[in-house]
Amino acid sequence: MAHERTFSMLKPGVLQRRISGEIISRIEKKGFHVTAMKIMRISEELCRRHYSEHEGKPFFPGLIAYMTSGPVIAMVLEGENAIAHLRLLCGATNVDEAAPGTIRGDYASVTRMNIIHASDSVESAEREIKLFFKPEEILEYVDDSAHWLG
Ligand code: FUP
Repeated sequence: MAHERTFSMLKPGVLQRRISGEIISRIEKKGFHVTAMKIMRISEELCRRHYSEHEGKPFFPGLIAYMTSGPVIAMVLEGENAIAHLRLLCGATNVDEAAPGTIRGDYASVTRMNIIHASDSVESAEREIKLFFKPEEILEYVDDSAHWLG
């Protein structure tokens, strides 16, 4: 087990649907230590950089349009195996395969609007955290629940 940092983003539909509290609550209950969080509207340029691996794919224009259509909530989360654990909590990218009980399985019915982003590797997490946060926006503080949550 490795203590890791990961990047997550609640996509535009979340605030519009008034479900940000529910989703953040699931993340907290799993045991993630939240070290940064902000509401922001992402520019097209930032969005293109974040999703650069998908440039040129058929779904790319729709993805950019959706992701820039309203405010998002960006987060840095820490914990044991945080990257894999958050991916499991989110569920499959394709909503047809996202199991009930996962965030995408429970809240999303269209893949393009699959509600939440979670980094897929240590390298992606570091790259994405740098894209969205300045170092001073990430707080180091004692997690008093670590004894109980890991
Ligand atoms: P993920 O790592 O789970 O966010 O998935 P990807 O990086 O493969 O995809 C990024 C986003 O592109 C998805 F969250 C939704 C969108 N997408 C589509 O709209 N259609 C696809 O076929 C694949 C991805």
